[in-house]
Amino acid sequence: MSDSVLEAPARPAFANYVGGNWQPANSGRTYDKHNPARPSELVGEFPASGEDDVNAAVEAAAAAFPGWSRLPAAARGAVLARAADAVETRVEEIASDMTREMGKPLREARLEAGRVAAIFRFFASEAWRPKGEQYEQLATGSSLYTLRRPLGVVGLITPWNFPAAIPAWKSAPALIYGNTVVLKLAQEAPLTGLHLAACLDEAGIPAGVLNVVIGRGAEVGTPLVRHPKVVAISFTGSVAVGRQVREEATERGKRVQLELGGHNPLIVMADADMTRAVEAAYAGAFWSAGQKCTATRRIYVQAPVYDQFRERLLDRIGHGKVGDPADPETEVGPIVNETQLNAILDAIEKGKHEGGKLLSGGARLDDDGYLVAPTLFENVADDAMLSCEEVFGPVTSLYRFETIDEAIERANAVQFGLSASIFTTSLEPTDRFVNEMEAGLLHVNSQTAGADVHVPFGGIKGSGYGPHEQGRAALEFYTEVVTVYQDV
Ligand code: UN1
Repeated sequence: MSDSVLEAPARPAFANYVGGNWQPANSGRTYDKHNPARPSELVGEFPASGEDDVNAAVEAAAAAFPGWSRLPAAARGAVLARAADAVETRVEEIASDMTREMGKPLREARLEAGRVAAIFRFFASEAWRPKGEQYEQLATGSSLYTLRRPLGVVGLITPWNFPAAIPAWKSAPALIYGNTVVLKLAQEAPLTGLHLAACLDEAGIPAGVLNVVIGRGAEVGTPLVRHPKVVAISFTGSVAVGRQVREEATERGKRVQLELGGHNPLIVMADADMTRAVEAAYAGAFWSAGQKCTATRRIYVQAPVYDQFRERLLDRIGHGKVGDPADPETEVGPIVNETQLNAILDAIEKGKHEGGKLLSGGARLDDDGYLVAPTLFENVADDAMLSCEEVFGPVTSLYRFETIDEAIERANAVQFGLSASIFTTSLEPTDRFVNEMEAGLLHVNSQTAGADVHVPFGGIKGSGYGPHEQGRAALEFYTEVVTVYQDV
């Protein structure tokens, strides 16, 4: 232990977690994290880590790998189960820190913090499930089986918009299957992930099995992707960075999994339950201020109910609570930072310039906090920027359609394929939708966002690359298959 090692905290230290120690960046550099709802309020000073810190974390993870991977899976699962208990005792604390550091409304932050415990429990229970398949050798009938083995040190690069769920759903499967981890937390939301590390530390995770490094993509992410001892990279974030990660990783022969953007459509058929469809459109487009890759970006409404739907959605927007994310009634909180805020406001201007008609919102709401009013467009051309490119904020557009063929064709006409919803009470359009919609996550009569822990999560087309996350699908990415011919 070096002089700079801090005491193990009851609350997480604002520090990296490397080799079981809470420590500052090797350079001593820090950066200030402010509250997006009140930018003058400092959340804390966090380490501005660099390559040295990544190297130390990877070495710690490599040293811990033999011991951790040889433990019975049930022993690894017991650590996750104890960590789930720890998370549950501090859901409120995790949620309020999440709200403070990245602006997610408290009501959603609470759900996300609770979701972490479910994720840890689900992956703890993977200890009970098969790790391979048993066959017979053709010539002799002797044993022939597949065995899934851990990969080694894996690098996990996580975004700020789900600062609890995504670090949990990457690290829990990595750990249960016997890998050791270097987790990069997002610069915009480090504190939430540190809570998770503190819970795993309290649960007795051996030193070096999980390492957490905070900092910028270029200073932490890049050296992590390039490190020769890191054998696999799981990344969630933007398309541009994801492409770079994939190139760097595959060039070096590494496994890579990407979860990228979305441009998720919601189709409302004339026979839909209008109340539920409007509610799903509002929640999908505007909760978390639209800062979800699963948010609803396009709403296709069948012609006979278009005017009625528009009116009801505008009414719902009028009643939605926008403002302080720490107020448990708030549905739409701030944008994470000023850069993102300006990008959203620029996109709204461009949307208007390209002929979109603004029905609601379209402007900043507060001189201080980074609030954007829920923004609804119509008359947006199918090839306009708002119809094709992901604007990571509370911005969505209405489109009128006549037939299910037309709706599916237009809904599919984007590079992304993450999530899609249909609202209908008929089987025929449902059947068409589930068979023809180009998206990895399909919702019939529910909103485009959301992810259950025990089933695969991930996109197709430009929304993802590599095996899906969560559920048993995670086994695919975090293990390698060997085939064993075993004669006695
Ligand atoms: C959800 O919709 O609850 O970054 C999860 C994202 C996605 C996760 C969405 N990877 O928005």
